[in-house]
Order: sequence, then structure tokens, then C-alpha cells
Amino acid sequence: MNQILGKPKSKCWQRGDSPGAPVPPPSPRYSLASTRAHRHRSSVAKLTHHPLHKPSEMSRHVCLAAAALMAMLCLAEAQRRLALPDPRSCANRVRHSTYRDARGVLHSYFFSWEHAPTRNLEVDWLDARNICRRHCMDAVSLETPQENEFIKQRIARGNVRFIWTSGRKCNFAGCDRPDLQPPNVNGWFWSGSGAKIGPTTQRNTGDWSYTGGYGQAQPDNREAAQGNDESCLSILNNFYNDGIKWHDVACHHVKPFVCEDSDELLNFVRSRNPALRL
Ligand SMILES: [Ca+2]
Repeated sequence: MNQILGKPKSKCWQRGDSPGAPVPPPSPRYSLASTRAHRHRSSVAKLTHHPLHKPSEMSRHVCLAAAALMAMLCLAEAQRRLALPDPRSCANRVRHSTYRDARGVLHSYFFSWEHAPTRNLEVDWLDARNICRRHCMDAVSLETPQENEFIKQRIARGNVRFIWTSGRKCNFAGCDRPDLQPPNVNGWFWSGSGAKIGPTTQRNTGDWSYTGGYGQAQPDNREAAQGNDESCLSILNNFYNDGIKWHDVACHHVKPFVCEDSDELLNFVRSRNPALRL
């Protein structure tokens, strides 16, 4: 099983062990490492194709070191992909609450701080998604103001400083579509459900904070100057004296998380395991 799923980083909130899982179809991969690896690949290309001088012994060593670095990055990238659901973990997933959205769809939710084994667990954005996904859930997608309020109440009740959602800015391969430009305005979407987030310039289509570390309205891509695109959506609890609000944050930061049922993953596992109660 581990060959298919990889060793779960955290299986602490699954109640049972995982039997053999089917191999699902290829999933979309929003690897965080891809942009970084791309950047490194570009610099490696510059090193190896410098037109002005022949490669000296020194530059050959630089090239070899760069190639080794690139191989390591590729390996790291390969290991950071979206996780596949595990049927038994899906059936045994912990559900702290359910919520029926405006379409009448009932979803279960998991709050990492409400479950003893994950009470103090903080992970980066992709790990948060993958822990959820092994359980046929995904990081939470907030398609309606009502669902947003439901989650915010839970954050307030738990006095949690911040959480990860599935919100993501489209900044990877395939994001050059005209309708997603500029990415910080039109490129935001819920990766858990695939729903688009309204333009960030229309303040009534989201719950972005009016302020942040630089006193600017979110999303402000504040860490971009340090080479970290702030492409993941976190809810911060009054961090800037601004209430419980959406902020764009670099995806490598670690935070508690909220999972929500994924119809896609549940249907996939259901179709291959008809006897399994999900
Ligand atoms: Ca949702």
C-alpha cells in the first residue's frame, strides 16, 4: 500500500489501518515545488548556456553541482504531489461537524485542533491538503459567505491563530489563460472543489482583510520581495487587529487546517468499493 500511497506523514486522525487501495486516475498536481524547481532550472540553464566563455574546470564543477542540485529538486518535487485517497481511511475519517450548503450538499468537516492527536500539528499547505485527501477530504473550500461564517465561528471558538484553506492562486503551468490575469486579481480559486474565487478587487466576493503586515489590503503578496509568492489562502484570527479574515500567505508556512469532504474523492472511492460505507 505504501508503494501506492507513500508513507502517510500523519495517520494520527485515522481510526483504522489502511488496506490496499486502488490506483486512481491521474490527479491534477499543484506542486508547490514546481515553481521553485522551475526557477532553479532557469538559473541552471543560464549557467550551462552562457555564451561568452568556454566552460573552464571551475565552471564544469559549478555545472555538476547545479545538476546535482536540480536532481535533488526534481526528487523533492516528485515526492510532493497530491495524495491519493485510501478507502479504509475514508470510511473511518473523523467528522467533527457537518454543514449543508446552499445547494443542499451535506459535507463533513475536520478541525485539526479539535482532535487530540493533531491538536498541536502544524503543516504546510500541501501537507494539509494531502492529510485531508487520504481521508477523501480536501482542505476546506469556502464557496459561500454562510460556509465561511461557519468556519470562522469554529476558529473563534477554538481560539486558533490561523488555518489553511484550499484557496490557491493560479501561478503554475497552465495558468497563463487570459481570464486568470492578473493572477493576484483573477487567479484565485478553491483547489478543493475547483470553484473560482471572485476578483480580489471586488471586495464583496470574498472575505479578504483590508490590512496586513504592510497595512495594505489583501492579497498583497507581501513576501514576493523575498522570492516567496504568497499563493495560498490562510484565514488569520485577528493577526493584524482585523478580525478573522482571509490573507494570502506563502505556502511553505505551517498551520493547523480544516478538512472538508471531497465529492470527487468520495465518488471515486465509492465507485470502486460499493460495499464500503463512506
Ligand atoms: Ca465548501
